[in-house]
Amino acid sequence: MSDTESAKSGHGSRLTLYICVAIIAAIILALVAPHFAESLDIGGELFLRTLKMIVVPLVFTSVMCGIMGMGDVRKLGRPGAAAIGYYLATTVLAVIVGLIVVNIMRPGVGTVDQAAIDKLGEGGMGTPKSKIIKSISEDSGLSQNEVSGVLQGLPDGEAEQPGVGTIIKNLALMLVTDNLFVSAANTQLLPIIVFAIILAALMTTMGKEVATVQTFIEQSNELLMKFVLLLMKAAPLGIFCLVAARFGKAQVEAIEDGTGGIWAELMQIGWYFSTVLVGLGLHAFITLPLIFYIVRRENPYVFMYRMSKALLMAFSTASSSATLPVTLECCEEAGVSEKSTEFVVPLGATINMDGTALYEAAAAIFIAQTIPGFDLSFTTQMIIAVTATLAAIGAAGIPEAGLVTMLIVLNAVGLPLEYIGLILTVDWLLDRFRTAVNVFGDSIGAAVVEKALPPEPVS
Ligand code: DAS
Repeated sequence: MSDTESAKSGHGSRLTLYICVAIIAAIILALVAPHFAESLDIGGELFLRTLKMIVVPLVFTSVMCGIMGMGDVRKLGRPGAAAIGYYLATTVLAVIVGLIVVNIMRPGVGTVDQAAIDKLGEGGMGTPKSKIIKSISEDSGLSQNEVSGVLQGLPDGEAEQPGVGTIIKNLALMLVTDNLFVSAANTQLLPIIVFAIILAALMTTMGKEVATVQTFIEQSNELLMKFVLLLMKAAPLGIFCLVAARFGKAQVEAIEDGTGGIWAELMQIGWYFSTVLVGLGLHAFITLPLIFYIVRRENPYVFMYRMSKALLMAFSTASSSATLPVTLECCEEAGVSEKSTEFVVPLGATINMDGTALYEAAAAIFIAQTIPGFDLSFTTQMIIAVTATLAAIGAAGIPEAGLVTMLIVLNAVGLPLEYIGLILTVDWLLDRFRTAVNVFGDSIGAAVVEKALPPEPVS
Protein backbone atom coordinates (compact mmCIF):
# COMPACT_ATOMS: atom_id res chain seq x y z
CA MET A 1 0.00 0.00 0.00
CA SER A 2 1.59 3.34 -1.06
CA ASP A 3 2.22 6.11 1.50
CA THR A 4 -0.68 8.12 0.10
CA GLU A 5 -3.04 5.17 0.31
CA SER A 6 -1.98 4.34 3.88
CA ALA A 7 -2.34 8.02 4.84
CA LYS A 8 -5.81 8.01 3.22
CA SER A 9 -6.85 4.81 5.02
CA GLY A 10 -5.39 6.18 8.29
CA HIS A 11 -7.47 9.33 7.87
CA GLY A 12 -10.49 7.20 7.04
CA SER A 13 -10.10 5.14 10.21
CA ARG A 14 -9.69 8.25 12.34
CA LEU A 15 -12.81 9.78 10.79
CA THR A 16 -14.77 6.59 11.45
CA LEU A 17 -13.65 6.72 15.09
CA TYR A 18 -14.59 10.41 15.40
CA ILE A 19 -18.05 9.72 13.94
CA CYS A 20 -18.62 6.80 16.32
CA VAL A 21 -17.63 8.98 19.28
CA ALA A 22 -19.92 11.75 18.00
CA ILE A 23 -22.92 9.38 17.83
CA ILE A 24 -22.33 7.94 21.30
CA ALA A 25 -21.75 11.40 22.82
CA ALA A 26 -24.92 12.70 21.12
CA ILE A 27 -27.08 9.88 22.53
CA ILE A 28 -25.66 10.39 26.04
CA LEU A 29 -26.28 14.15 25.82
CA ALA A 30 -29.85 13.52 24.61
CA LEU A 31 -30.51 11.35 27.67
CA VAL A 32 -28.98 13.73 30.25
CA ALA A 33 -29.89 17.12 28.72
CA PRO A 34 -32.69 16.49 26.21
CA HIS A 35 -33.79 20.11 25.83
CA PHE A 36 -30.22 21.22 25.12
CA ALA A 37 -29.72 18.33 22.69
CA GLU A 38 -32.97 19.23 20.90
CA SER A 39 -31.72 22.80 20.42
CA LEU A 40 -28.82 21.44 18.31
CA ASP A 41 -31.34 20.80 15.54
CA ILE A 42 -30.12 23.83 13.57
CA GLY A 43 -26.59 22.40 13.37
CA GLY A 44 -27.83 19.02 12.19
CA GLU A 45 -30.21 20.61 9.69
CA LEU A 46 -27.41 22.77 8.21
CA PHE A 47 -25.18 19.68 7.77
CA LEU A 48 -28.02 17.62 6.25
CA ARG A 49 -28.99 20.43 3.86
CA THR A 50 -25.38 20.84 2.69
CA LEU A 51 -25.24 17.11 1.96
CA LYS A 52 -28.57 17.21 0.11
CA MET A 53 -27.52 20.39 -1.75
CA ILE A 54 -24.90 18.47 -3.77
CA VAL A 55 -26.84 15.22 -4.26
CA VAL A 56 -28.65 16.16 -7.49
CA PRO A 57 -25.66 17.58 -9.43
CA LEU A 58 -23.42 14.81 -8.06
CA VAL A 59 -25.84 12.05 -9.08
CA PHE A 60 -26.22 13.58 -12.53
CA THR A 61 -22.47 13.89 -13.17
CA SER A 62 -21.60 10.55 -11.50
CA VAL A 63 -24.09 8.54 -13.53
CA MET A 64 -22.97 10.25 -16.75
CA CYS A 65 -19.32 9.56 -15.92
CA GLY A 66 -20.16 5.95 -15.06
CA ILE A 67 -21.90 5.41 -18.43
CA MET A 68 -19.34 7.38 -20.46
CA GLY A 69 -16.64 5.38 -18.69
CA MET A 70 -17.96 2.24 -20.40
CA GLY A 71 -16.69 3.77 -23.65
CA ASP A 72 -19.31 2.18 -25.85
CA VAL A 73 -23.05 2.04 -25.14
CA ARG A 74 -23.13 -1.50 -26.54
CA LYS A 75 -20.99 -2.57 -23.56
CA LEU A 76 -23.73 -1.45 -21.15
CA GLY A 77 -25.81 -4.60 -21.54
CA ARG A 78 -23.84 -6.95 -19.30
CA PRO A 79 -23.16 -4.57 -16.36
CA GLY A 80 -26.67 -3.15 -16.68
CA ALA A 81 -28.23 -6.60 -16.48
CA ALA A 82 -25.87 -7.51 -13.62
CA ALA A 83 -26.89 -4.40 -11.67
CA ILE A 84 -30.66 -4.90 -12.13
CA GLY A 85 -30.27 -8.61 -11.42
CA TYR A 86 -28.33 -7.86 -8.24
CA TYR A 87 -30.87 -5.28 -7.04
CA LEU A 88 -33.81 -7.65 -7.57
CA ALA A 89 -32.06 -10.74 -6.16
CA THR A 90 -30.89 -9.06 -2.94
CA THR A 91 -34.23 -7.32 -2.39
CA VAL A 92 -36.11 -10.61 -2.78
CA LEU A 93 -33.59 -12.37 -0.50
CA ALA A 94 -34.10 -9.61 2.09
CA VAL A 95 -37.89 -10.06 1.95
CA ILE A 96 -37.51 -13.83 2.37
CA VAL A 97 -35.26 -13.31 5.42
CA GLY A 98 -37.83 -10.89 6.82
CA LEU A 99 -40.69 -13.35 6.34
CA ILE A 100 -38.75 -16.25 7.89
CA VAL A 101 -37.71 -14.23 10.95
CA VAL A 102 -41.16 -12.73 11.61
CA ASN A 103 -42.83 -16.16 11.25
CA ILE A 104 -40.36 -17.73 13.65
CA MET A 105 -40.22 -14.91 16.24
CA ARG A 106 -43.99 -14.10 15.91
CA PRO A 107 -43.78 -10.61 17.53
CA GLY A 108 -47.47 -9.88 16.97
CA VAL A 109 -48.85 -12.93 18.76
CA GLY A 110 -49.99 -12.13 22.29
CA THR A 111 -47.35 -9.44 22.86
CA VAL A 112 -49.37 -6.29 22.13
CA ASP A 113 -51.89 -4.98 24.72
CA GLN A 114 -55.45 -4.89 23.42
CA ALA A 115 -55.54 -1.33 24.87
CA ALA A 116 -52.79 -0.29 22.43
CA ILE A 117 -54.84 -1.70 19.58
CA ASP A 118 -58.13 -0.19 20.71
CA LYS A 119 -56.61 3.32 20.74
CA LEU A 120 -55.78 3.06 17.03
CA GLY A 121 -58.05 5.76 15.52
CA GLU A 122 -61.69 4.72 15.16
CA GLY A 123 -60.53 1.11 15.12
CA GLY A 124 -61.44 -1.29 12.32
CA MET A 125 -61.31 -0.54 8.64
CA GLY A 126 -62.06 2.82 7.17
CA THR A 127 -59.95 5.40 8.98
CA PRO A 128 -59.71 8.03 6.26
CA LYS A 129 -56.40 8.12 4.43
CA SER A 130 -56.14 11.85 5.20
CA LYS A 131 -56.01 11.16 8.95
CA ILE A 132 -53.27 8.58 8.48
CA ILE A 133 -51.29 10.89 6.19
CA LYS A 134 -51.46 13.64 8.81
CA SER A 135 -50.17 11.40 11.63
CA ILE A 136 -47.35 9.98 9.50
CA SER A 137 -46.40 13.44 8.29
CA GLU A 138 -46.23 14.78 11.87
CA ASP A 139 -44.15 11.87 13.04
CA SER A 140 -41.84 11.39 10.10
CA GLY A 141 -41.14 15.03 9.32
CA LEU A 142 -42.29 14.40 5.74
CA SER A 143 -44.72 16.96 4.31
CA GLN A 144 -48.29 15.75 3.86
CA ASN A 145 -47.70 16.14 0.11
CA GLU A 146 -44.66 13.83 0.27
CA VAL A 147 -46.65 11.24 2.23
CA SER A 148 -49.70 11.37 -0.02
CA GLY A 149 -47.43 11.48 -3.08
CA VAL A 150 -46.08 8.07 -2.10
CA LEU A 151 -49.60 6.79 -1.67
CA GLN A 152 -50.46 7.39 -5.33
CA GLY A 153 -53.19 5.09 -6.38
CA LEU A 154 -54.50 4.54 -2.88
CA PRO A 155 -58.10 5.71 -2.93
CA ASP A 156 -59.27 8.16 -0.25
CA GLY A 157 -61.48 6.97 2.58
CA GLU A 158 -62.14 3.22 2.53
CA ALA A 159 -58.92 1.30 1.93
CA GLU A 160 -59.47 -0.59 -1.32
CA GLN A 161 -57.20 -3.10 -2.94
CA PRO A 162 -54.93 -1.42 -5.53
CA GLY A 163 -53.66 -4.42 -7.49
CA VAL A 164 -49.98 -5.11 -8.04
CA GLY A 165 -50.61 -3.70 -11.50
CA THR A 166 -51.40 -0.27 -10.03
CA ILE A 167 -48.14 -0.29 -8.10
CA ILE A 168 -46.11 -1.35 -11.14
CA LYS A 169 -47.80 1.37 -13.22
CA ASN A 170 -46.89 3.98 -10.57
CA LEU A 171 -43.30 2.73 -10.54
CA ALA A 172 -43.10 3.02 -14.33
CA LEU A 173 -44.41 6.59 -14.12
CA MET A 174 -41.68 7.40 -11.57
CA LEU A 175 -39.00 6.64 -14.18
CA VAL A 176 -39.81 9.61 -16.39
CA THR A 177 -40.55 13.16 -15.31
CA ASP A 178 -42.34 15.90 -17.20
CA ASN A 179 -40.12 18.52 -15.61
CA LEU A 180 -36.49 17.79 -14.69
CA PHE A 181 -36.25 20.94 -12.59
CA VAL A 182 -39.26 20.02 -10.49
CA SER A 183 -37.81 16.53 -9.96
CA ALA A 184 -34.47 18.04 -8.99
CA ALA A 185 -36.18 20.46 -6.61
CA ASN A 186 -37.95 17.51 -4.94
CA THR A 187 -34.80 15.30 -4.97
CA GLN A 188 -36.65 12.74 -7.06
CA LEU A 189 -33.47 11.07 -8.28
CA LEU A 190 -34.90 8.27 -10.46
CA PRO A 191 -35.99 10.39 -13.45
CA ILE A 192 -32.73 12.38 -13.21
CA ILE A 193 -30.74 9.15 -13.35
CA VAL A 194 -32.77 7.91 -16.33
CA PHE A 195 -32.14 11.23 -18.12
CA ALA A 196 -28.39 11.05 -17.31
CA ILE A 197 -28.16 7.45 -18.59
CA ILE A 198 -29.84 8.34 -21.91
CA LEU A 199 -27.73 11.48 -22.38
CA ALA A 200 -24.48 9.67 -21.56
CA ALA A 201 -25.36 6.73 -23.79
CA LEU A 202 -25.93 9.16 -26.68
CA MET A 203 -22.64 10.89 -25.93
CA THR A 204 -20.74 7.61 -26.24
CA THR A 205 -22.00 7.36 -29.84
CA MET A 206 -20.91 10.91 -30.75
CA GLY A 207 -17.18 10.69 -29.99
CA LYS A 208 -15.13 13.88 -30.50
CA GLU A 209 -18.22 16.01 -31.31
CA VAL A 210 -19.04 16.20 -27.59
CA ALA A 211 -15.49 16.03 -26.19
CA THR A 212 -15.90 19.44 -24.54
CA VAL A 213 -19.18 18.48 -22.86
CA GLN A 214 -17.66 15.17 -21.72
CA THR A 215 -14.67 16.98 -20.21
CA PHE A 216 -16.99 19.45 -18.50
CA ILE A 217 -19.06 16.64 -16.95
CA GLU A 218 -15.96 14.76 -15.80
CA GLN A 219 -14.38 17.85 -14.27
CA SER A 220 -17.65 18.85 -12.59
CA ASN A 221 -17.80 15.38 -11.04
CA GLU A 222 -14.24 15.69 -9.76
CA LEU A 223 -15.09 19.11 -8.29
CA LEU A 224 -18.18 17.81 -6.53
CA MET A 225 -16.26 14.86 -5.08
CA LYS A 226 -13.75 17.39 -3.68
CA PHE A 227 -16.74 19.13 -2.09
CA VAL A 228 -17.70 15.82 -0.45
CA LEU A 229 -14.21 15.45 1.01
CA LEU A 230 -14.47 18.98 2.42
CA LEU A 231 -17.89 18.19 3.88
CA MET A 232 -16.57 15.02 5.48
CA LYS A 233 -14.28 17.18 7.64
CA ALA A 234 -17.42 18.59 9.28
CA ALA A 235 -19.07 15.16 9.50
CA PRO A 236 -18.40 14.39 13.19
CA LEU A 237 -19.86 17.74 14.31
CA GLY A 238 -22.76 17.55 11.85
CA ILE A 239 -23.58 14.01 12.87
CA PHE A 240 -23.31 14.90 16.55
CA CYS A 241 -25.91 17.66 16.08
CA LEU A 242 -28.19 15.49 13.90
CA VAL A 243 -28.25 12.53 16.29
CA ALA A 244 -28.42 14.64 19.47
CA ALA A 245 -31.34 16.69 18.11
CA ARG A 246 -33.40 13.66 17.03
CA PHE A 247 -32.74 11.60 20.18
CA GLY A 248 -33.24 14.77 22.27
CA LYS A 249 -36.65 15.35 20.62
CA ALA A 250 -37.66 11.77 21.41
CA GLN A 251 -36.56 12.16 25.02
CA VAL A 252 -38.42 15.47 25.42
CA GLU A 253 -41.60 13.85 23.97
CA ALA A 254 -41.17 10.91 26.33
CA ILE A 255 -40.94 13.23 29.33
CA GLU A 256 -43.55 15.78 28.30
CA ASP A 257 -46.34 13.56 27.00
CA GLY A 258 -46.15 11.45 30.12
CA THR A 259 -46.52 8.18 28.21
CA GLY A 260 -42.78 7.53 28.04
CA GLY A 261 -42.80 8.06 24.24
CA ILE A 262 -40.53 5.81 22.24
CA TRP A 263 -39.01 4.15 25.27
CA ALA A 264 -42.42 2.99 26.55
CA GLU A 265 -43.28 1.98 22.97
CA LEU A 266 -40.10 -0.07 22.80
CA MET A 267 -41.20 -1.92 25.95
CA GLN A 268 -44.56 -2.53 24.33
CA ILE A 269 -43.29 -3.69 20.94
CA GLY A 270 -39.65 -4.43 21.74
CA TRP A 271 -40.08 -7.95 20.36
CA TYR A 272 -41.21 -6.48 17.01
CA PHE A 273 -38.26 -4.06 17.06
CA SER A 274 -35.88 -6.95 17.81
CA THR A 275 -37.44 -9.09 15.08
CA VAL A 276 -36.73 -6.48 12.41
CA LEU A 277 -33.21 -5.89 13.78
CA VAL A 278 -32.50 -9.65 13.66
CA GLY A 279 -33.66 -9.75 10.06
CA LEU A 280 -31.58 -6.70 9.10
CA GLY A 281 -28.59 -8.18 10.91
CA LEU A 282 -28.86 -11.50 9.08
CA HIS A 283 -29.09 -9.73 5.74
CA ALA A 284 -26.21 -7.34 6.46
CA PHE A 285 -23.85 -9.83 8.14
CA ILE A 286 -24.69 -13.06 6.32
CA THR A 287 -26.53 -12.66 3.00
CA LEU A 288 -24.71 -9.64 1.55
CA PRO A 289 -21.21 -10.69 2.75
CA LEU A 290 -21.81 -14.17 1.26
CA ILE A 291 -22.66 -12.67 -2.14
CA PHE A 292 -19.62 -10.38 -1.90
CA TYR A 293 -17.31 -13.31 -1.05
CA ILE A 294 -18.70 -15.61 -3.77
CA VAL A 295 -18.10 -12.95 -6.43
CA ARG A 296 -14.88 -11.31 -5.23
CA ARG A 297 -13.23 -13.94 -3.03
CA GLU A 298 -12.25 -11.13 -0.62
CA ASN A 299 -13.04 -10.56 3.06
CA PRO A 300 -16.49 -8.88 3.11
CA TYR A 301 -16.07 -7.62 6.67
CA VAL A 302 -12.95 -5.68 5.75
CA PHE A 303 -15.05 -4.10 2.99
CA MET A 304 -17.81 -3.38 5.52
CA TYR A 305 -15.27 -1.61 7.76
CA ARG A 306 -14.03 0.46 4.80
CA MET A 307 -17.68 1.47 4.19
CA SER A 308 -18.20 2.36 7.87
CA LYS A 309 -18.24 6.15 7.35
CA ALA A 310 -21.10 5.80 4.86
CA LEU A 311 -22.96 3.34 7.10
CA LEU A 312 -22.65 5.66 10.09
CA MET A 313 -23.77 8.58 7.92
CA ALA A 314 -26.79 6.55 6.82
CA PHE A 315 -27.63 5.80 10.47
CA SER A 316 -27.26 9.48 11.38
CA THR A 317 -29.22 10.97 8.48
CA ALA A 318 -31.77 8.13 7.91
CA SER A 319 -31.49 9.04 4.24
CA SER A 320 -29.81 7.01 1.46
CA SER A 321 -29.99 10.04 -0.84
CA ALA A 322 -28.30 12.39 1.63
CA THR A 323 -25.65 9.71 2.28
CA LEU A 324 -25.03 9.16 -1.43
CA PRO A 325 -22.02 11.52 -1.76
CA VAL A 326 -20.30 9.69 1.12
CA THR A 327 -21.25 6.26 -0.26
CA LEU A 328 -19.60 7.17 -3.58
CA GLU A 329 -16.46 8.38 -1.78
CA CYS A 330 -16.25 5.31 0.50
CA CYS A 331 -16.75 2.82 -2.34
CA GLU A 332 -13.79 4.24 -4.23
CA GLU A 333 -11.70 4.37 -1.05
CA ALA A 334 -12.68 0.73 -0.43
CA GLY A 335 -11.21 -0.25 -3.78
CA VAL A 336 -14.27 -0.40 -6.04
CA SER A 337 -13.56 1.06 -9.49
CA GLU A 338 -14.88 4.56 -10.21
CA LYS A 339 -16.82 3.24 -13.22
CA SER A 340 -18.72 0.64 -11.23
CA THR A 341 -19.30 2.97 -8.29
CA GLU A 342 -20.69 5.76 -10.48
CA PHE A 343 -22.79 3.34 -12.51
CA VAL A 344 -24.30 1.26 -9.67
CA VAL A 345 -24.46 3.36 -6.48
CA PRO A 346 -26.72 6.29 -7.55
CA LEU A 347 -29.27 3.96 -9.16
CA GLY A 348 -29.01 1.58 -6.21
CA ALA A 349 -29.62 4.41 -3.73
CA THR A 350 -32.99 5.05 -5.34
CA ILE A 351 -34.30 1.59 -6.25
CA ASN A 352 -32.22 -0.93 -4.27
CA MET A 353 -33.52 -0.86 -0.69
CA ASP A 354 -32.99 -4.27 0.88
CA GLY A 355 -33.45 -3.01 4.43
CA THR A 356 -36.72 -1.32 3.58
CA ALA A 357 -38.12 -4.35 1.76
CA LEU A 358 -37.25 -6.66 4.65
CA TYR A 359 -38.80 -4.23 7.14
CA GLU A 360 -42.02 -3.74 5.16
CA ALA A 361 -42.63 -7.47 4.86
CA ALA A 362 -41.86 -8.11 8.53
CA ALA A 363 -43.89 -5.14 9.79
CA ALA A 364 -46.92 -6.09 7.67
CA ILE A 365 -46.88 -9.65 9.03
CA PHE A 366 -46.43 -8.28 12.57
CA ILE A 367 -49.56 -6.15 12.15
CA ALA A 368 -51.47 -9.12 10.72
CA GLN A 369 -50.39 -11.24 13.70
CA THR A 370 -51.95 -8.73 16.12
CA ILE A 371 -55.34 -9.25 14.48
CA PRO A 372 -56.87 -12.50 15.78
CA GLY A 373 -57.97 -14.75 12.95
CA PHE A 374 -56.42 -12.65 10.17
CA ASP A 375 -55.62 -14.91 7.22
CA LEU A 376 -51.84 -15.35 7.06
CA SER A 377 -51.87 -18.09 4.46
CA PHE A 378 -48.93 -18.70 2.12
CA THR A 379 -50.77 -16.78 -0.63
CA THR A 380 -51.27 -13.73 1.59
CA GLN A 381 -47.61 -13.81 2.58
CA MET A 382 -46.57 -14.06 -1.07
CA ILE A 383 -48.68 -10.98 -1.88
CA ILE A 384 -46.94 -9.19 1.01
CA ALA A 385 -43.56 -10.33 -0.32
CA VAL A 386 -44.25 -9.05 -3.85
CA THR A 387 -45.78 -5.73 -2.77
CA ALA A 388 -43.02 -5.16 -0.18
CA THR A 389 -40.43 -5.65 -2.94
CA LEU A 390 -42.22 -3.22 -5.25
CA ALA A 391 -42.98 -0.71 -2.48
CA ALA A 392 -39.31 -0.70 -1.44
CA ILE A 393 -38.26 -0.04 -5.05
CA GLY A 394 -40.68 2.87 -5.07
CA ALA A 395 -39.55 4.26 -1.70
CA ALA A 396 -37.47 7.43 -1.89
CA GLY A 397 -34.14 7.65 -0.06
CA ILE A 398 -35.56 10.01 2.54
CA PRO A 399 -36.41 9.51 6.24
CA GLU A 400 -39.22 7.04 6.93
CA ALA A 401 -40.10 6.58 3.26
CA GLY A 402 -40.37 2.88 4.03
CA LEU A 403 -43.07 3.50 6.62
CA VAL A 404 -45.07 5.46 4.08
CA THR A 405 -44.79 2.94 1.25
CA MET A 406 -45.66 0.18 3.69
CA LEU A 407 -49.21 1.53 3.60
CA ILE A 408 -49.32 0.14 0.05
CA VAL A 409 -48.37 -3.31 1.37
CA LEU A 410 -51.04 -3.18 4.10
CA ASN A 411 -53.57 -2.08 1.54
CA ALA A 412 -52.73 -4.91 -0.84
CA VAL A 413 -53.77 -7.56 1.71
CA GLY A 414 -56.62 -5.59 3.29
CA LEU A 415 -54.88 -4.84 6.59
CA PRO A 416 -56.33 -1.78 8.39
CA LEU A 417 -54.02 1.19 7.65
CA GLU A 418 -54.51 2.69 11.11
CA TYR A 419 -52.49 -0.21 12.57
CA ILE A 420 -49.49 1.83 11.40
CA GLY A 421 -50.07 3.59 14.75
CA LEU A 422 -48.62 0.54 16.51
CA ILE A 423 -45.17 1.10 15.00
CA LEU A 424 -45.15 4.82 14.25
CA THR A 425 -43.35 5.99 17.40
CA VAL A 426 -40.36 3.66 17.04
CA ASP A 427 -40.05 3.98 13.28
CA TRP A 428 -37.63 6.92 13.21
CA LEU A 429 -35.09 4.74 15.10
CA LEU A 430 -35.68 1.55 13.10
CA ASP A 431 -35.39 3.64 9.93
CA ARG A 432 -31.74 4.39 10.73
CA PHE A 433 -30.84 0.71 10.83
CA ARG A 434 -32.64 -0.14 7.61
CA THR A 435 -31.13 2.89 5.86
CA ALA A 436 -27.65 1.65 6.82
CA VAL A 437 -28.53 -1.77 5.37
CA ASN A 438 -29.82 -0.09 2.19
CA VAL A 439 -26.53 1.79 1.78
CA PHE A 440 -24.47 -1.33 2.50
CA GLY A 441 -26.48 -3.22 -0.12
CA ASP A 442 -25.71 -0.50 -2.68
CA SER A 443 -21.97 -0.61 -1.95
CA ILE A 444 -21.85 -4.41 -2.17
CA GLY A 445 -23.71 -4.04 -5.48
CA ALA A 446 -20.99 -1.76 -6.87
CA ALA A 447 -18.31 -4.24 -5.77
CA VAL A 448 -20.18 -7.18 -7.29
CA VAL A 449 -21.18 -5.53 -10.59
CA GLU A 450 -17.56 -4.40 -11.07
CA LYS A 451 -16.79 -8.01 -11.99
CA ALA A 452 -19.28 -7.76 -14.87
CA LEU A 453 -17.65 -4.65 -16.34
CA PRO A 454 -15.64 -4.92 -19.57
CA PRO A 455 -11.89 -5.14 -18.75
CA GLU A 456 -9.98 -1.84 -18.86
CA PRO A 457 -8.43 -1.36 -22.35
CA VAL A 458 -4.69 -2.11 -22.14
CA SER A 459 -2.98 1.34 -22.38
N1 DAS B 1 -34.93 6.15 5.09
C1 DAS B 1 -34.98 5.34 3.86
C2 DAS B 1 -33.66 5.49 3.11
O1 DAS B 1 -33.17 6.60 3.02
C3 DAS B 1 -35.26 3.91 4.17
C4 DAS B 1 -36.66 3.70 4.70
O2 DAS B 1 -37.40 4.65 5.00
O3 DAS B 1 -37.05 2.50 4.79
O4 DAS B 1 -33.15 4.47 2.58
